[in-house]
Amino acid sequence: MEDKYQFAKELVLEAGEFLRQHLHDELEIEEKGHFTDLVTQLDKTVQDRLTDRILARYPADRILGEESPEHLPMGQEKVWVIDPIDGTTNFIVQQADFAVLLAYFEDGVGQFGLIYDVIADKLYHGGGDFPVYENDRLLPPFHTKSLKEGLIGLNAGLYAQNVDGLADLADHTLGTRSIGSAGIGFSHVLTGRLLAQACYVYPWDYAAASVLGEKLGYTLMTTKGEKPAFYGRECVMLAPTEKINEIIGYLQ
Ligand code: 2AM
Ligand code: CA
Repeated sequence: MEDKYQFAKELVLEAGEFLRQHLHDELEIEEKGHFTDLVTQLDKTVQDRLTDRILARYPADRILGEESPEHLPMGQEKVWVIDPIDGTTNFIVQQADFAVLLAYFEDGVGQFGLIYDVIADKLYHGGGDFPVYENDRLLPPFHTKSLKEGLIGLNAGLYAQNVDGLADLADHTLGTRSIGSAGIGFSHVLTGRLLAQACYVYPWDYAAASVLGEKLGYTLMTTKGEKPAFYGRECVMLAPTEKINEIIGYLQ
């Protein structure tokens, strides 16, 4: 596993370097069904590069990527979960606050996860048998605090519509923050900047965070309080495991 983990770190750092080099390229922007759901040629290029590199080295492994031609369930076999650019809208509009996400699962069990905040040059890595780091800094496990001492990562739409009671929950915290990249939001939970992060996303958006978070005393669950399906789009939350019962009490 050590080999795969080191290889994964190399791949993600390379992908980030590639994106920094192409930050000001002319973009071919396509809508994926809705004008707010965008993809560029660079999402596809990075996805293809990561896929080719992984399969060249581990030909028996499988890929579940946001830009893959098909999205298979990931409960079996050896699966690499890729989001080549998490926060594509930020990438297009802000050239900041986007991430490369990679996670590796065997028979549905997370072995390690990586979140690379490309412009901040912060790589969150670890999970499974590996301790969790932000670059070279070992991250401590969740240090207890109350809901009213913390902030919750939540976008305006989820708050405005009080999806699954998330606004009711947020009203018992110090307030909401929204960064526009699920992976970066989750990384702020890992460092303690946010108490929790909720978003309506796909497995490639939360797979890495679920593996990293578990190692530090957090749980990735649906906002109904269930285990996520790792299939299709769901409203999920990364929150301290010891706070889950209290959080669910405020949710619907
Ligand atoms: P993405 O950039 O990889 O699509 C804010 O938009 C966050 O929600 C981002 O992490 C984004 O990831 C994710 N997201 C997932 N599905 C989305 C969708 N259909 N439209 C917009 N954002 C989506
Ligand atoms: Ca993406």
